[in-house]
Amino acid sequence: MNASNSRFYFLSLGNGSPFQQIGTDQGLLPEPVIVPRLTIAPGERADVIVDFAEHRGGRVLLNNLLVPLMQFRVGSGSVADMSTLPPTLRAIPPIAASDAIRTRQLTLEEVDNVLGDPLVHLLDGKHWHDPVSEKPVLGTTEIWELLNLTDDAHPIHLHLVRFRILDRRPINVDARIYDKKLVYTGEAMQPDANEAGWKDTVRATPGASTRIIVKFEGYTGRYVWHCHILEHEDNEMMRPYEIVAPLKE
Ligand SMILES: [Cu+2]
Repeated sequence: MNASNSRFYFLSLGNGSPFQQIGTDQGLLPEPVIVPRLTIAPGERADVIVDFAEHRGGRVLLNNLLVPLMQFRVGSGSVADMSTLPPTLRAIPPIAASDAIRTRQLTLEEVDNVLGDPLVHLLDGKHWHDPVSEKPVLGTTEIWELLNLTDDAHPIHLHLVRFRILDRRPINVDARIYDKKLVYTGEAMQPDANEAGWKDTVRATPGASTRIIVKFEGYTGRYVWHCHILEHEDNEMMRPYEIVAPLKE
């Protein structure tokens, strides 16, 4: 779990072995994914398997890019380990964009001071105390298209629910800011193989649309969605949303 304020980690093992990732924010992936370098943003979680069998008595470093974070000292005694990694973990039902009853386009914005340093970060141009504007109906599915107009990647987290990542696609940021138009400038890219499971935090990459599909199940009531970078969420990059009951016939 990346519990840092704002740092993204790009983790790898010093011996060159990849991780076998089996789980993400909301549980098991459909199958293990071989990940040579694990990218993990604040708020994201990853369950990984590391096989130390070939390193008995040795030392293995866990690195963040070129910076060592941790050293494993592998015991030299013999152990009986009959465990194996199953080729499939759990079925994850497909979820189609057509399952959504609506798409909300929501911008991620930064307001700079005269020196160009960010002062506040906003979700869809709104402050925390502005009236609630996202009111999904309990039991319905929506696409939230996050339009990141800033130069930073923002790990966006929704409370209560889990979701799937549909795609990421580069956009013309100036067209959105100055003309309020959504202009794609490239093809949609599928999420990474280790993002194929249930997520609750998604990296919204700069200058791009990131689409997630969410079923608002569970309970009615007021929840929040926010960037998981502490300095952003505490500077207005957090908003309430409200799950409302379906209208009675
Ligand atoms: Cu952020």
